[in-house]
Amino acid sequence: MKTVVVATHNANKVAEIQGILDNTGWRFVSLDALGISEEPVEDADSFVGNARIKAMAAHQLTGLAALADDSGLVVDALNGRPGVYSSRFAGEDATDALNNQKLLKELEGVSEAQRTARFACAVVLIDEDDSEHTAYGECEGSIAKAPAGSHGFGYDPLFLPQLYNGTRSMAELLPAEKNAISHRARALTSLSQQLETLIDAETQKPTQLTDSSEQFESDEDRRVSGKQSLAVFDLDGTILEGHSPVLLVYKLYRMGVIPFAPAMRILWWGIRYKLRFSMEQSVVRERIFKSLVHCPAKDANKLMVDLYHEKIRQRLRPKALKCIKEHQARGERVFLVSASFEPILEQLMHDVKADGIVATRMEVVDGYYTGNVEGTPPEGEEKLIQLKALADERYGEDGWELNWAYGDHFSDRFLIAAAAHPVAVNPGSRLQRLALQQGWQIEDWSH
Ligand code: ITT
Repeated sequence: MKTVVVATHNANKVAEIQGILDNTGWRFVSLDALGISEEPVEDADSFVGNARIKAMAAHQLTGLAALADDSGLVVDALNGRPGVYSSRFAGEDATDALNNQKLLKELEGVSEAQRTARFACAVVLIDEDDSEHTAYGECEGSIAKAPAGSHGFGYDPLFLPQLYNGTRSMAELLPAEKNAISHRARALTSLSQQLETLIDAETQKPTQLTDSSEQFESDEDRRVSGKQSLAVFDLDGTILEGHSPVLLVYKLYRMGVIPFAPAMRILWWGIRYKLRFSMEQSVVRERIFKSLVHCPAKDANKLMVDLYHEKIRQRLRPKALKCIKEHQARGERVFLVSASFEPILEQLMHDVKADGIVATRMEVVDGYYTGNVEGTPPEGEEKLIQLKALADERYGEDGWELNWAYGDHFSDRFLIAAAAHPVAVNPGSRLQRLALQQGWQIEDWSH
């Protein structure tokens, strides 16, 4: 049985993790159980970053696969504070009571409607072979005006989870009730799903959640046509409620990497792009390149992976994810085609178990981004050209057919038009006009 060290001294956390990740068949042990007391400095600016530091340190010390979590409270009226400083909000030696007092003091005079907050948790597993798996979970709620309840720890007495309509504090919930909705449980459940796929792949079991009758039907179809059936999805505005490069600019601005004025220009561009006044994405790409050019590519990639887990994942449209699953259940191949950056698309591919991606790859020389795109960015007609090249390589020139294409932006029209079943998702007025003219399916995937 594989042993995984959990980078914590808290035995309750280990038990909770064992419970949720039992499906892995792995045994989880704490640092204390291995007689380890060293603790690394958690100085990253994100939950994922700190969880990674803890997991990496435990992996390096023990040589075992290591799992770590990092969590905290994010309060909107305090611009996201205390965030990664949650345990030390009231100072280095702060107690839970002092942290809660400080929180109440900082929120004095803030109305109920403005007291929205969430618990957030990132988990990182570094496997024996150094591969990394990351997951993120949140629990939405608000901050009460006075503490209540005696269960839990930390900010629980002041946190009113939305799922209980703000009527009970987290500290008034029984442990099992908290575990059913907590940020940590959500992050671990998401990790558990990723690991299931991994373990299935290791043991050569088929991983797709297929309805056998539908699978048969499409295998039957494939025998007739002899070709792989492709369903292709654009990301920004189609699967994602929002625009991932703009979210990245915002993150870089919050980190102090991009100054205020250019960040505002990009946000303005984002609005125009959403309204379909702007068609090309080079503005935002160039700004991102400019700010990442002095950063090792490894770190820049991690930043995008963190962005995916912290901001993008929660904005994936449920209807899009359902649609992807339905195509997969029919045995079709799912491809994600986007002008956004490769590390972001890779995470999404992993999450939705897609078969391939077309994305913007940044050129790397000597471990650093050069500021150029490798090849041509997949925008407009280029999306279709690059998808064709990838599918030809995978399945042979006559081995596939583009049956479904989903896009939201007028610039996606080449890709959409090339499919046997073209679908315009939440289209702007130009794409909608075209879709109506051409008789394309129109879908509303907003909530
Ligand atoms: P480790 O030894 O496992 O690192 P930690 O105390 O640093 O434990 P976390 O990173 O999980 O714990 O959380 C940091 C702080 O965020 C924690 O001290 C609490 O103040 C707050 N917090 C996190 N999860 C919480 C929860 O479920 N309920 C209440 N407060 C929580």
